[in-house]
Amino acid sequence: MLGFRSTMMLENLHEHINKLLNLNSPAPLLLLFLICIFSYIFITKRSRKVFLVDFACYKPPDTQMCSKEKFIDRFKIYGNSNETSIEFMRKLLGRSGLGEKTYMPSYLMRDPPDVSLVEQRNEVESVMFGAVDLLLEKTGVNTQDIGIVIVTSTILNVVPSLADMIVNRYKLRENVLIYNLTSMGCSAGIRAIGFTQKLLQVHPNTYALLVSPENTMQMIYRGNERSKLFLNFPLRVGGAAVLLSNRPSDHDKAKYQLIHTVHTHTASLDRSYQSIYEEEDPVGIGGVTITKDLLAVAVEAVETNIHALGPLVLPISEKTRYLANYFVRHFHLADVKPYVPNFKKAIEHVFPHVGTKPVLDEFEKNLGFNEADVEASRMNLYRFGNTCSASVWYALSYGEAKGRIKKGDNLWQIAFGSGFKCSSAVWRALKTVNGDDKRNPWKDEIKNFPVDVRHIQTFSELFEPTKKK
Ligand SMILES: *[C@@H]1O[C@H](CO)[C@@H](O)[C@H](O)[C@H]1NC(C)=O
Ligand SMILES: CC(=O)N[C@H]1CO[C@H](CO)[C@@H](O)[C@@H]1O
Repeated sequence: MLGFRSTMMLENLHEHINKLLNLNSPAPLLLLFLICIFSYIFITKRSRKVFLVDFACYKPPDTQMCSKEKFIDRFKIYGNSNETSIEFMRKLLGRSGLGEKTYMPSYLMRDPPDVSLVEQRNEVESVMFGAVDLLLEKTGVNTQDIGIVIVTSTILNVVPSLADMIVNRYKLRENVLIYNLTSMGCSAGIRAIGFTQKLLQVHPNTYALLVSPENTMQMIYRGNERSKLFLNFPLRVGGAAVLLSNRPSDHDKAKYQLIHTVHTHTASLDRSYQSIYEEEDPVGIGGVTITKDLLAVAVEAVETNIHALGPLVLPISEKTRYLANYFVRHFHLADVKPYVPNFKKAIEHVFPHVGTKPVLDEFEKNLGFNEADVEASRMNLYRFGNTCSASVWYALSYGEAKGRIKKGDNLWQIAFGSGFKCSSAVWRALKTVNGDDKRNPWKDEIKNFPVDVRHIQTFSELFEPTKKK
């Protein structure tokens, strides 16, 4: 029946073309030309699939392991802060949700601490190269095939740039595209995924290497202003390297496929913009000021980002509920609570950036997530501290080490940081991930997790409360 129909259609088409030809018109050529143009547009403009071939997280050597008390000891030697400030830091550390095995830069662990540029460069090299070496070992990719390198670093600023260091060390090809994204805060890593996704639409058959090292050094504030002492305690050494590809042949090799990226920037509001701000204190010591608004600002940015992501991923039933609720509230038809969509219907695993403990508490209390959703991030904060842009990769490694990632699962990484910015990346697992990979940073100790951190008192009272629901 179908065959008969299509033969008829073909004959009709043939007839048409014949008629046109008989008319001696240029129409057939025009038709052919249009078909060519449309196929060209269809083939070239069709969005290219972006795969995450694999990623790796750096695990610093045990010599850099630093308990909370040791951290305070090192800080006493390195900083100029007085006893009041040190007590304040000790109190915050106790309530930070960090464990006793996070990592500090080696130059701070040395006696006396050596913070020269040489040492800082050595440190960032060991983190970046440590992560990239592992990644190359895992993927077996030929470094000559890497066409794009993107490095995100919170604050370290050296010449040649961090991206240049990678090109030098791995002898990458001469036409490699490099981008070094500095000072973009802890959302920079996921932001860079969105950026790479766009680059991979215009560069066919390319591998993109994304590296996010965390060098905590320049963040350490040595004075006595409370609002600047905040950032001293959560940030720790860590780093991740990620290999993205748009080569169709990587579909069978890659772990994940990128489905969506969504970015939110709230810096048009001064309150958001100033919430994390690098400047000198009144006596001229440099540091990063954290305002009391930070928690509220972070929650707002995350909420906006979640609302933008919702329509892309939620099933129709959740979208309808969400929209109905929105209209009722928008037109004040009834006094109802905002509907927090049930993301579990569309996404199996969530990996929020660790931020600090109060933010993770907000995720659990007000942003529609449950204890299981924030487990990877809480354990990540406990074991590795806040490794900034690399943190969502340590969290994903946790999920992998627990053997939770199954083929077809959807994963969501959500990162936020200064600006104030928030970015999400949604991935689909192309295979069930083997939890036994010995290069996973959690490998030898995953059985000890999760640890119970619920009893730890938080310090959210130091911030303006977020809006009550
Ligand atoms: C430490 O410095 C802060 C800020 O200047 C000051 O308020 C505090 O009294 C000082 N504490 C001591 C013990 O000197
Ligand atoms: C090569 C390159 O683009 N380097 C830049 C990296 O970022 C720092 C900080 O923004 C710039 O100062 C470098 O010029």
